[in-house]
Amino acid sequence: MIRQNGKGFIVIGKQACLHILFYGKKTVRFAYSRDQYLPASTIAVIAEPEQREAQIDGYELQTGGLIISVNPETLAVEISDQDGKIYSEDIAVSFADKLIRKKILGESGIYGNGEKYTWLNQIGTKTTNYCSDVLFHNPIQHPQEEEMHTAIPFYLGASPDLAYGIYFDNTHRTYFDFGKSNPDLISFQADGGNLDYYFIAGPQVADVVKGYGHLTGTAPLPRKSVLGYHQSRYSYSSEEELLAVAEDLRKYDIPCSVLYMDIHYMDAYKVFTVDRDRFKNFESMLKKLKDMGFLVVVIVNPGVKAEKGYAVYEEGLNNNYYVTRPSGEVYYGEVWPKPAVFPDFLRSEVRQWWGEKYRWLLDCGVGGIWNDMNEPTDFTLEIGTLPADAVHKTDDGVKLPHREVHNIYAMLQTMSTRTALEGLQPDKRSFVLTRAAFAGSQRYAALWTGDNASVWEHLENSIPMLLNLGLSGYSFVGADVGGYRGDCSGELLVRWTQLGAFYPFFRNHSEIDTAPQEPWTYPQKILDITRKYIRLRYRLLTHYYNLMRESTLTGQPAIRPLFYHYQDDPETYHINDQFLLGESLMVCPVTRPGANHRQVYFPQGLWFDYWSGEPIEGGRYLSVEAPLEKLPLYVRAGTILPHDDIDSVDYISYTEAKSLTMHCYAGQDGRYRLYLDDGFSDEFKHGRYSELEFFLTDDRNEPGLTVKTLHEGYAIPGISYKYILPGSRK
Ligand code: MIG
Repeated sequence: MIRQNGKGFIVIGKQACLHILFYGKKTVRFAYSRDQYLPASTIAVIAEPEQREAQIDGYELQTGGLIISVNPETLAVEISDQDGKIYSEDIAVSFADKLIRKKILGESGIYGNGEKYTWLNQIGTKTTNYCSDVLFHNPIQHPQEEEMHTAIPFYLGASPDLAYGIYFDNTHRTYFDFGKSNPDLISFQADGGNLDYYFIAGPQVADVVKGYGHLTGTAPLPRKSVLGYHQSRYSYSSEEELLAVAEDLRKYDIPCSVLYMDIHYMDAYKVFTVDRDRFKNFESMLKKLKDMGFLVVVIVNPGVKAEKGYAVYEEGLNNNYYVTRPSGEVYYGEVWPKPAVFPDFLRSEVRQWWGEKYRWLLDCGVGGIWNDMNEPTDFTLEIGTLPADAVHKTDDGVKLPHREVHNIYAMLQTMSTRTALEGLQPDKRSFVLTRAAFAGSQRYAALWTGDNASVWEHLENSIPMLLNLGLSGYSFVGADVGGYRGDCSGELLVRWTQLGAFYPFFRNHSEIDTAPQEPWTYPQKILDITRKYIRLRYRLLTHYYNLMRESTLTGQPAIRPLFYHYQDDPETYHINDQFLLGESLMVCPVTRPGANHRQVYFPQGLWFDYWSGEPIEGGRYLSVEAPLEKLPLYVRAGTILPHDDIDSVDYISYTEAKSLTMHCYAGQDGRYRLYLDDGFSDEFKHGRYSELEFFLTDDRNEPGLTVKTLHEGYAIPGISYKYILPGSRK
């Protein structure tokens, strides 16, 4: 019998109990336990279970349009809707092995899993999640089997008539197999912990993504400026060098909002110190950069140099803040500063201590924090991280082995960072960047995909990698533009900047001892084209900001695979090299050297060439021209796309474009909700924002527009309109 139990339901089996709880109408948690107590959720889950009315008939439960039936012997579950459509069917459940096997139901695609070096559609592959510092993931390896920097045990299954998501709430190393070992089966399993997962029913892909956002949270609204261009390098290692970069950006008229200080700014790689030989006037340099409009982000890694007399190290030691060996002695590993210890971020006391350290950096004028190496990386062992039996402690003093904490270590660190920054500058929005992440990390930090290389394969693969991250709740993501490792050719830089201009997180970064990768270090033609696309990003900044606000509100990613909006169209399920920005702008990067045209798939409907305004009937592949200076871009008919008029502004930081032009592409049902605020403070929470709604009222020949003010609490800029009709050229 399924019985009511607290807010949810329970089935008591012979070997285990199954708890069924609802977190929204179509999000159902299935938690197995040995006794009748509900296992605790991990830190990923922030939603609360909801009491739901259900009809129970023996081992079948009906509510919210879903029918759940449980096998009393095995506790296997089947989920269907009232029309008999099966969403999920267990083949085997092993409580002891923390394993579930489900039948493949004819999904056209399986996606998600956070950051993976794989193609978009992961059917026929398997993967493991254990946060890892991967260097130069090699295109020739079996990439889909690699552990990457993130561990996000979530996948999304989709086909034209259904979509669902499964989030496996387990912090241990997890294994997913999507029909690789057996083409009829999907399985997931963990090395330890609970057998506890959430099923999110669609039927639309967006419903699943929103459901996952409700469960694990969304990113806070970013500053508008951090959606601009970021310039970085490992490292701008002196005051003169960093200031010269800032000046060059202005001199070459490249808009840029954020600059980075990588590990060389520290004294002997000691966190929360500055090398005063290289940065004599650290504070006044930061002031100068701030006055020029830049936000300066500094790197802060978890490894603390073990050095007698170094205050941070000693404080932590005296307070027992570090991860230990099973014997209770502090664990010493090695990172940049050589011998290093690792703060045990599992404890709130440690997170607070660490967070307090940022006060000094902010007082110096630092604008944001970059948490790198937080898998965490440890050079001493072959495994590249802390030993699995290293010891963490909870707030209650319970010891947990590293193998259980490993995947959330970075999340706990970024939690410490963000909480601290928000406390220290409550009137401003904080910027935190991370490399490693767990489910829910989107609440604390933007993410970049670590050490890629200046090779075409990594440009190409960044597209499915970032799209899969987006489907996994992570909207604010990007890959190093131009590639980190190795020298980037001019052609590669152009193609990567064209693509990067559409990454949510848009940063050019490169490794020490590689050729300079700033756009102005290339020949004039390369510089001119990269500038054009960086400027395009700023022209679309208000639009991007609106999409990121949508991510904040609903969990939907800014960049989306084609099937996200064309779920009916099986052709879209495998498209790796095109994507949508929001619903309506289709980006088709060139991913191969020497190419001057490419194949583009146009989904059903009318499209417009962004550059020429030429109409294109969809439902087919077309070969389109793409000389070096052109990124193929298309807009769906019935789209309203705001453009910042930036011609008189060379950077976006505290100032922004004074006026907007709404580009209106003729077509049915065009609609746009424009959100405006100061872009950096929390005033919007007190009503200091404006929201307008635009409707295209045209048929294809006679455009017209209506505008409704939904809220007026912030200055509305001048708005002009530009119509693009099938018969006209732009
Ligand atoms: O092992 O801080 O991914 O972006 O420049 C190298 C130096 C350590 C790895 C990061 C990279 C950063 C680099 N870091």
